Amino acid sequence: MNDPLAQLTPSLDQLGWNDDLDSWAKTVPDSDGFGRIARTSRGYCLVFTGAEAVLVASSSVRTDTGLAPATGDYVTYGDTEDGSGPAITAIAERRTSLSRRAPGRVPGPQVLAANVDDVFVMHGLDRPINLRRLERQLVIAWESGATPFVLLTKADEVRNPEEAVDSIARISPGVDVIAISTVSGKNLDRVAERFTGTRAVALIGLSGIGKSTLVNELSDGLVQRTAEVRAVDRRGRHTTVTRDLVPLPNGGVVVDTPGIREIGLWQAYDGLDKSFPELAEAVRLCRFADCGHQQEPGCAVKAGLSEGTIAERRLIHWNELHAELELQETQLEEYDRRSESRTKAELNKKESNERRSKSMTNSKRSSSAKRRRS
Ligand SMILES: Nc1nc2c(ncn2[C@@H]2O[C@H](COP(=O)(O)OP(=O)(O)O)[C@@H](O)[C@H]2O)c(=O)[nH]1
Ligand SMILES: [Mg+2]
Ligand SMILES: [Zn+2]
Repeated sequence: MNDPLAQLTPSLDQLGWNDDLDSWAKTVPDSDGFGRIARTSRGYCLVFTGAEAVLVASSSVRTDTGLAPATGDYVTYGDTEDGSGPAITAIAERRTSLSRRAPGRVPGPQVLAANVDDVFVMHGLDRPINLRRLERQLVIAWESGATPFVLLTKADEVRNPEEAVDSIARISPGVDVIAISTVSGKNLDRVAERFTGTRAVALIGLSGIGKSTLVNELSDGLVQRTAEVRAVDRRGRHTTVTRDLVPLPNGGVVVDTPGIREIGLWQAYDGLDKSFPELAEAVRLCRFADCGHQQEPGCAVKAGLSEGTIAERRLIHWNELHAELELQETQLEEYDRRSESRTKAELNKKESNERRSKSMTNSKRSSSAKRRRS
């Protein structure tokens, strides 16, 4: 296998496997092994086991919860009865999960990384920072239960990176904002500091901002995530297409992700409050619980706007993100209702089919009985 990730054999300790997981794995019937998912790909997962990594089928149907396995999940696996090889048998409850709304019509979550401690939201200083994208990413980062950070990459490309740090810090309350460069080495020690023992960090951000280069740097080139030119097709630099959990030589693991343009929120009211604390606080202080923040008396949002503690741009975005979450609830209810009636219709159909085939068998039986008699 020409897959550098599959060649690695991080210890179970480094992967964060512990006594609790051990006891949990023992309760899963029909399991031959356990470990942590290093990569999810179409139909299969690569699992780090403490020894050699194994490839297992990632059928979500077979697991007890019906959840789709995600990179960073702790799992058990076992051989399938049909002899098609091992498949995931159970997924341990997630400590944290970085999720977005799955692309497509059907409302549901997609887990980008499970059981990570920190989420690094990354933006390149070589281009203007899209504040709306950053705020959206911070909502899902806060919602995950992990600690969000903002990394401003390519600090070598601007004259005054600290200016950018200050302006981004103003819209990321409670979040450390760090300017880094893999060219000059700026602040790489501060980043490397986060990787000790069993800590897991997920990197998110658009493609081309230096996520994989940072992984190369942190792993001392152990896992070459970016190649200069691919020999086979000369298509140039490698771009990340899967979400990979990479163990680092000095401890800790990092989840490198492909760039995602669209990040729909998935049930993220908590994350929204944490990303916009000045608004969450003001809403609590409004005189009326159902304040629409328009012309109501005692509206703390309006007051904040005129006092300058709330920025109008932030309010507009907060309202939009709220609306997105509310629409999602409506869609989810509608979808549940429809799939419920679909399930009922299917059951009815199945029952009537069974009745029909039973009566057909009966009539077959009686006609063959007739034949025998004649
Ligand atoms: N100037 C500069 N370029 C960088 C830095 N980090 C990465 N790059 C370049 O940015 C491009 C995209 O990097 P890559 O790590 O593949 O981005 P990813 O898509 O986010 O994984 C590559 O050409 C890198 O050499 C940096 O700190 N400074
Ligand atoms: Mg990459
Ligand atoms: Zn109000």
